[in-house]
Amino acid sequence: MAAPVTPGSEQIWLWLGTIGMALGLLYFLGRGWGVKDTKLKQFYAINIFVTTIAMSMYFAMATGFGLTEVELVDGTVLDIYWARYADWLFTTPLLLLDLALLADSDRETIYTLVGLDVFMIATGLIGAFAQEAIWRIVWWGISTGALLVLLYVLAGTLSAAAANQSSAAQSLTNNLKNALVVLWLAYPVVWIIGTEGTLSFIPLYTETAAFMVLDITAKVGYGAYLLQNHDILKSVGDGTSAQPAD
Ligand SMILES: *C/C=C(C)/C=C/C=C(C)/C=C/C1=C(C)CCCC1(C)C
Repeated sequence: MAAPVTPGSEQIWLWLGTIGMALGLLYFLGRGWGVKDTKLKQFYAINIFVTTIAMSMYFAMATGFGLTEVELVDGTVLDIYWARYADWLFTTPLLLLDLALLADSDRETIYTLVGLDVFMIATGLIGAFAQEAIWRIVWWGISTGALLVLLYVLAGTLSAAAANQSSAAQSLTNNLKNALVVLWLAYPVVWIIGTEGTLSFIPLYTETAAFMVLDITAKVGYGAYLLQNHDILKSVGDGTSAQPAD
């Protein structure tokens, strides 16, 4: 791999990302401190992990560690922040776990969602390192296909789970799901119109800002909204509805 690369002017967004994740982490730690309920605790633990991982990877990118160069066959050199994928590989399954636990999903569903998710990030990573524009776009397509299947499975699971949820839990689940769908669909768009897609409709500076805003919203915003609802989170899996047993 090439010599160390120093981040350009996009570094400002990486520092803001580091600070944003640190503030999110402190907020979750502060709010979760002294929480005794086991169900509630696991939701805090998940979101504390998410912001810790993201903060570390933003710090790595801001200091130039998470950055490398990829030279395409035509001689173009792309700056690739690989640390994003290290972050996403662990944080996206955890964010899905928030929703799956809220909906009291079974193990098989959780494994399916996590499997699709890891596949999506791994194929995106391959795309980021491919040396021919066409292969970059092909891998982007494969990864985006996995995202669409994932969202489809997620929507199906959550609507099946709705029958066993209280109406408050249903509306929380719905709002989080809608936010997740909109935010997550924006990632492949930023990637393909940014430097990774080689089409370069937007420069690295703008792309880095866009990913930062998405990351903060999809992690800190999403987590903070989820954790506002202590009562709902404590009653997860209690079978709150009047469903006849079968
Ligand atoms: C906190 C970070 C989050 C929620 C990241 C989500 C990332 C994605 C949904 C990324 C998806 C990608 C594709 C579907 C294709 C191109 C490559 C990726 C990895 C950007």
